[in-house]
Amino acid sequence: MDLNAIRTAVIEGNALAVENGVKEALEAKISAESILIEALVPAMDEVGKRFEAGDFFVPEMLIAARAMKTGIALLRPLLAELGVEPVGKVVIGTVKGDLHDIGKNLVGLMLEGAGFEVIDVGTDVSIETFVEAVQREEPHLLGMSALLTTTMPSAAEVIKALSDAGLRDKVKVLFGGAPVTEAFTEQIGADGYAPDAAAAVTKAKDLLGVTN
Ligand code: B1M
Repeated sequence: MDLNAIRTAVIEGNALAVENGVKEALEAKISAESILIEALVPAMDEVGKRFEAGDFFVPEMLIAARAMKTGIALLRPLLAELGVEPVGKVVIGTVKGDLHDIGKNLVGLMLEGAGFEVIDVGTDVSIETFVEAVQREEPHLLGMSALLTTTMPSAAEVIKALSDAGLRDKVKVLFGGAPVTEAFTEQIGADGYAPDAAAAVTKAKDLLGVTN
């Protein structure tokens, strides 16, 4: 199995082929870093492009992201041993009162696929928990997701609480979810908005000045 075949397997969402492909590539002494950077990341990049072009829809993107995650799971311990630096650290969660996590998980997976270290703090995340996670993890980016119009304002409270805790200038804040708009994001003082998972990766890279 070559790297091209792994790329194709991710794009096609074939988790078993990704798993076998990554195992074979490792047995063939291809480095974990090469598999990540030359196969998994470009594959998710392609998935993101296809989604943005309207050629892929949410189900295809979810299946591809899951296939990619299978590959990441095999590589993660090896990458940790090698000390490969992630492109940035992200804390992500769904805001207080909100249990929707499909979109948030997809954003997290896509960010992981793009080389970010992702700490997922779950759903129905209280303001205090977000602030504590930022304090503890010192991420470059805080990602919040909201799917209900009633829970959207909670993101504003998190941003205020970050300011009160003296943490606001230490972390970029990205906010998204079906009812969230760019205008709302600006109004509450977040740094960025993304309408979908592919755009979230692009925005995260922009906010952190990641060039590739
Ligand atoms: Co809920 N629900 N739901 N629901 N649900 C919606 C959101 C709703 C629009 C349905 C409707 O009425 N038409 C409506 C919200 C209305 C509103 O406020 N505007 C709604 C409601 C009302 C409710 C309940 C209140 C229903 C009830 O109990 N009466 C209840 C609330 C529970 C709670 O959270 N406290 C509820 C419950 C549920 C389920 C548990 C049954 C289930 C969630 C399961 C789960 O997530 N584990 C559920 C589901 C599945 C939906 C719909 C059908 C699908 C949501 C979804 O997963 N979409 C949804 C209707 C719909 O959207 N068609 C609906 C797929 C996902 C990939 O897209 O989440 O938008 P999405 O994420 C996208 C982007 O938004 C963006 O990227 C993602 C990928 O492209 N994005 C980000 C998301 N987060 C981001 C973060 C970023 C950047 C981009 O930066 C960090």
